[in-house]
Amino acid sequence: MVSVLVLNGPNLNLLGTRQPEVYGATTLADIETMCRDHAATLGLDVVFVQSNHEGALIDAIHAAKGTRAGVVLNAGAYTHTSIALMDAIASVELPVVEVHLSNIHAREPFRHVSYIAPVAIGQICGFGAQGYLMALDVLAARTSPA
Ligand code: CA2
Repeated sequence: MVSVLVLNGPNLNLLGTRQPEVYGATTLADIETMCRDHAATLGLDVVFVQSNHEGALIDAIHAAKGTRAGVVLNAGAYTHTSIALMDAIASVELPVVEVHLSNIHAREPFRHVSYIAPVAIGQICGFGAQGYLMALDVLAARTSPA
């Protein structure tokens, strides 16, 4: 079965506990269940990872090379700061779909900048947890046999 990595960055483990007006009431565990259920309908296997540590996220991206067909990445605030994550994505040559729960372009100016966007195949933001499912749709279409 085709396997994809769903990778979540800092503070996303706190989803559903605070700021529901920005991020919704859905927990990360809820999102994992939604991803697994949706992936099953697409014939995808999901490996779901969250870390608050930049290096651990980079290690997960490196480990995806040769083992996963693509990556759904919500890098959290590292999106706006991490050249190291950008370099890691560029190095593995895997399709990466950038996802954000909130519409980062409608928020503070520092969130309008993404170091992930130039190395991702696309960005989905502002649709809450549904964005993860949309990203899985994209990867399923990309990884289907011709
Ligand atoms: O909208 C998104 O998905 C973000 O990646 C979420 C990040 C933020 O820094 C990005 O600009 C946009 C923050 C995730 C923190 O989530 C929390 C949820 C509840 C309580 C505290 C933090």
